[in-house]
Amino acid sequence: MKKLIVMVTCLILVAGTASASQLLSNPGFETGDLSGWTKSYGDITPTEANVREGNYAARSWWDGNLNQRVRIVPGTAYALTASAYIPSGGVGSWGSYVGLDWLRADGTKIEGTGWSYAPQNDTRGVWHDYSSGAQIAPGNAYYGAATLGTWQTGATPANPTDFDNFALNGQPIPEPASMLLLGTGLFGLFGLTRRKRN
Ligand SMILES: [Ca+2]
Repeated sequence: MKKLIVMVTCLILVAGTASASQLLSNPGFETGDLSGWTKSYGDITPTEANVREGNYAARSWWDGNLNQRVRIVPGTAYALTASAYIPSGGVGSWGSYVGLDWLRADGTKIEGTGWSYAPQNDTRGVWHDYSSGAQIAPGNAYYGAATLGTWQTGATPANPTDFDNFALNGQPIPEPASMLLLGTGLFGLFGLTRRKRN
């Protein structure tokens, strides 16, 4: 019986390890392009000129949006971390943001939920690291979307913003393969206890 408890504990630990994953692909733009991300609009390019870590970051030149959505488990906690850098100066009415949106299965945003931060009010010329803290995905959420971008109401470009080091940590949607593995393991344990009893 002791052996069984140990084995079940191990299985739970394995399942638990799988639940604390970083879900974004190309989170620090180290592929040297924007693969994994979707550009909704605007002028956003990889840059080597100013990075938080590694060799690349993403630069939103003045007005644009980049996002990456992943499947999530509704009702569980996720946390987004990201870094941003804004040089000093800049004119007009403009700003930047990093955020975590919750989306329905059809891709529409669930308004009034999620997390967003506007870095333009922070000290310029240095990198800042931001974190959403634990955010519970709403019951009707299907995707979580990491977003970054800049906006501008004037006609002339204001400041660019550099973005780097994104991570969305939380429970991944269980893959059929791992479910099968877990199922097989539990089934095996069941067989083991039965054999012992006989
Ligand atoms: Ca990077």
